[in-house]
Amino acid sequence: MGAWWQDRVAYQIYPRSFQDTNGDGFGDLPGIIARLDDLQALGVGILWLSPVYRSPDADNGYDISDYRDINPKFGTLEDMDRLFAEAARRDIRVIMDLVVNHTSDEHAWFQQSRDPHSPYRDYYIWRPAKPDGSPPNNWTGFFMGSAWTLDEASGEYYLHLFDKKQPDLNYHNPKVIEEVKAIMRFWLDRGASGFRCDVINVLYKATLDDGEKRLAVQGVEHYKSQPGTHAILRELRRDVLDHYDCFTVGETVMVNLAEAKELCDPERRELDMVFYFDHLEVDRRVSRFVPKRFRADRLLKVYAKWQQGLFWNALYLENHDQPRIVSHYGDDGVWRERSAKLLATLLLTLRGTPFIYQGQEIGMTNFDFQGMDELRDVESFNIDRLLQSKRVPRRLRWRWIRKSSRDNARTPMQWSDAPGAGFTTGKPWIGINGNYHRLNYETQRGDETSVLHFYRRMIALRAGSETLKYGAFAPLFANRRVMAYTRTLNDERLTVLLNFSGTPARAPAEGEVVVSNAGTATYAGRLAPWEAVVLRRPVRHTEPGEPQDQAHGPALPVNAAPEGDGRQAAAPAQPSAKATGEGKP
Ligand code: ISL
Ligand code: CA
Repeated sequence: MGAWWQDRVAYQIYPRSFQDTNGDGFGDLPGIIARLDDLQALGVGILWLSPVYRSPDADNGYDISDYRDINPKFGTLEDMDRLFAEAARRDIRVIMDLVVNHTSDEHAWFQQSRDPHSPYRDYYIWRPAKPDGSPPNNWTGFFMGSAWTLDEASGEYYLHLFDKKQPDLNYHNPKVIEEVKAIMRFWLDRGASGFRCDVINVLYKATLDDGEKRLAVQGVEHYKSQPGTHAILRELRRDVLDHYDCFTVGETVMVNLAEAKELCDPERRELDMVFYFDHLEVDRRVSRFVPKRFRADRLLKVYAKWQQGLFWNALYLENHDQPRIVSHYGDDGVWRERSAKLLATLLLTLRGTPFIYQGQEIGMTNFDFQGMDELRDVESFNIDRLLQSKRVPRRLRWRWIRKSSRDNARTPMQWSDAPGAGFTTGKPWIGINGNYHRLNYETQRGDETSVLHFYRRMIALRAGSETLKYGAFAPLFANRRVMAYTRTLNDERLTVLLNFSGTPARAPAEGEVVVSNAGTATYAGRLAPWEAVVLRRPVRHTEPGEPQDQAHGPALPVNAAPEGDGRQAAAPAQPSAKATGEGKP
């Protein structure tokens, strides 16, 4: 048994696209409450809500104007209290999105900060222009262009790593840290069980010197994973988090393994786990916009590094910033269902806490929009503008943006084939994917062979298997199309074999079939197109020539837990043998 946040499967809700109850076209808190039974049936034990606070929504709530109130689009504080209570009744814990690298420019602090004599001036990062009138340094933001905007009223520039409506807070000011502690206590006292911490590894800007020339986010070396950030995280842990039964997962941008280790090493008492990005970038270069061929062996290499490198992983394949995984690493055409199940197998057989993003459990695909006018994401618009200024032709711009736009994940949840997809009876804030007639929750709920049921079974399998939850991970073999790895605990070994292609593939391995998304009952060393197989067998203690036995000694981090925190593994469980057998693609 591990801590509750290691034992459970988490589910991310993007509230505005989840479930509308009043016909205004925006998902809302009553909508989340109405779907708790469905989430319970899926088997999730943790919900992460993307921001629900008051916000002008320049970046869909990641620009907060009041941390202690709810966006009226979503409901009221009373609705939020009801959500905490109703979730708790179903043994579901709720974590909030803590967005404190920046606020909205409409936050009262920033409004006052614009006055150079205000006590709030120092809450943000203000600097005069260079003598020639240009910005204080050459940093560029995550959404492209300079990271500085001139505020006419106060005569100086302010720093914003994201949109100009998201001014960065100044973490050299201890008052800012106290404000953050108070916000955290406010939500923990109300019922939150922790936080997903937005871009948490860039809080502390060590200097404001010019950055090295880079293609994107110039200046990053001055603020990524600085000692100042580590110190703040330890302080938040000591003064706030340690006083509650809660956990944190940090979103850590451009993080490498060494940095991540420092941020979530249990002994350093900073974060409990981090969201990294390496595994989603095996088919991209430099930035998301330069493609490179996907190879299963590249993906396995990334997982080998992170699974073995960190004590505990936050596992995810989708979130509100990423394209849908079935359109990304899967096949959203003929093999949509089977490849969605393969990706479910991957997510739920790795070591760590899995996070499922809304719609992933039914295999939702990227949007089917035809042009920029259907998009809503500020980042897509900024990128389009930048590319336009570089004279990139419109067709090419659209091709890039269509593939990588964050709006791919933000189209409304497809609940049924009713008009509005069961999401809304009104006009949705962003278009619904036209495939909702055949791809929706309601249809899958009644179909045992559906992606939804596969997720349910995989979650149940994981819940009953200490090996899947806590077993050591080891890479087995991989090539361009196939990857294989093992999870081992005590005398049980599970072998996971994944064929990331539409052609059959050889993949020698032995064991009793625990899972197949293609209906395999007896494994004969060959995977069908997009087949995922999990095999079980007892561990023979010396198996010469097996790479996994050299890749790690016995008992990886499982037994490396500090004493007395209850993370030691218990006896192996007995997942039911044909728990996830599947008939058709
Ligand atoms: O999504 C990205 C690339 O398109 C990332 O650069 C993303 O901006 C980065 O991961 C930070 O994301 C988080 O903070 C942003 C917000 O827009 C994202 O939605 C959030 O997940 C600013 O708060
Ligand atoms: Ca609504």
